[in-house]
Amino acid sequence: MKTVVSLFIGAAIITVILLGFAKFRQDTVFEKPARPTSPPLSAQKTPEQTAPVTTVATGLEVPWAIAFLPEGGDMLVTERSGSVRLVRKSGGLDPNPLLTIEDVEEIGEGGLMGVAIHPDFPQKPYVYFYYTTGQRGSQTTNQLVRYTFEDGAFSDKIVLIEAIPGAPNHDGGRIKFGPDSFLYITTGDSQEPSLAQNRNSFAGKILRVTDEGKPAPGNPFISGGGNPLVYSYGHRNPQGISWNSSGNLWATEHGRSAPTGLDEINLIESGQNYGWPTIQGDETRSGMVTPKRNSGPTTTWAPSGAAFVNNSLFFAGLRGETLYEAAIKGDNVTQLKEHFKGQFGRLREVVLSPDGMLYVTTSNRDGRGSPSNEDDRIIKIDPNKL
Ligand SMILES: [Ca+2]
Repeated sequence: MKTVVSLFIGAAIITVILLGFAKFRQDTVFEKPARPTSPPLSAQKTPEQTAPVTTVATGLEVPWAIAFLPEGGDMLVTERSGSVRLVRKSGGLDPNPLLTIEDVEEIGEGGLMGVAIHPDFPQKPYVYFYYTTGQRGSQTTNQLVRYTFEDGAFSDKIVLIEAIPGAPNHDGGRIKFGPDSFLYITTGDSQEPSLAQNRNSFAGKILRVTDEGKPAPGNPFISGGGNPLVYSYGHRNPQGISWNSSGNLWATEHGRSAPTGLDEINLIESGQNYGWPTIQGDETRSGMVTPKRNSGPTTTWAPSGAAFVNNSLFFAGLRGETLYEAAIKGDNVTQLKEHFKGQFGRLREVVLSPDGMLYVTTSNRDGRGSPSNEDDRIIKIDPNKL
């Protein structure tokens, strides 16, 4: 009997040891480590990139554009699905949208995109939005609207420009007031490339309008030869515009989809033809403007928002997953640097705040990314430390 008990206890001890070993094996060999939702700050640095990155807001849904309110540095942020969010400089993202635009249609790349605040705000309390809305006939359209924004509330929506050709892809969407106080609007070719060469169509253009959406004085076709709102044409899908200290307008533009590559940086001048779809990349043609820099035939930036800091044009890369910095000297791009490549995923918007910081949005929830739990995010970077 004693022997039987001893054997039983011995077998039990061996079983416990074997089970423990099996658990150890499971823990150490078969269980994958949890993927961190966000890399620690130390991992976001490389020897060349020591700039600290601050997360300003998390949990956004495809933030497309940022505009700074002139007082206090608070931001209006559009989400592609149709919401307008407030991000306070002091306290991050307000939990509830300030506005939901009901007739926004989020189709493919389209939806609520650009936002711009009147340069004389709050004396002129107007905020402008560019978004994809319903169809006219078989054509999806984009439109420019203006709201009055007073005491934190939006009212009195007016449609200023309607029937800008749209499509699931190539809707343009950036709107900004220039140093001349006129509003510039980028539109896409709406997947009909020939419209970019048609100066009477709003597709594939940069438009320049007054704060009432009328033709801006001095526009190139104001007395004939094209639509009076058109400023430049022959564009495929420009999504970033910014002016340098000399007042020159530079734009980023998505190149061909198939195969890939040939994304563009252009110096935009009144009345010029930027070539799509007739010329691409380094090609030249009389009467058409070749980009100052392209990404080459095998590299895709998929460039979106752009912002000058001194003589550098920073722009966000979607497929490129990089904050690019194009050094500009006179009329030329002299160098192209890459920051944070792959570290934050797809990047959509980059703006310079009134106090000189870059704010960058991720676009990892747009259907083409791999979002972390914190996405989409707005991050802040000191450009002087890049
Ligand atoms: Ca071009």
